[in-house]
Amino acid sequence: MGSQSDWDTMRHAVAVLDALAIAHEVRIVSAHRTPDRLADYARTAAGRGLSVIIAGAGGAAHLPGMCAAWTILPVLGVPVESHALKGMDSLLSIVQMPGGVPVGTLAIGRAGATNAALLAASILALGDLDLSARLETWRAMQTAAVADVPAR
Ligand code: RP5
Repeated sequence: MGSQSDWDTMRHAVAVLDALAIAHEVRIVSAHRTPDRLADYARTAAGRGLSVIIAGAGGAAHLPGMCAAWTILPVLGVPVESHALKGMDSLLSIVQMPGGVPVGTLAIGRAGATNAALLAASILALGDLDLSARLETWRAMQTAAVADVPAR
């Protein structure tokens, strides 16, 4: 994530990764404030054994795009909701990548963070039958948790 202030959104991705027992690391890496950290992180990610990067940032959210510029790993971008523009700035900063350098862009905010983790799980599950089974179970539990009628 680009800042400590992104944690309240990105913790929802971490919660899903924890629930699915997916090994992960969590780092603050700012495209603007720590550009060298970003370059080091993204350039060494594949060599360190990472398979997917979830990058959440807000405002002028260049973190996911710059990550994708430095690595061929899949990069999933989460637009964090900004105060000034409600995350529309984040969304447009992340989604409108030039052809040739993809970022898979999720929804603004909590839903995007949750779905980034689930999408990462789907990618990883292609080569991991145990994870695939855990993901199927997670989905089934979600379905079972939806009531037929609303509480009133
Ligand atoms: C972005 O600027 C971060 O991803 C964060 O969403 C936003 C604001 O950062 P702070 O000023 O709260 O550290 O780089």
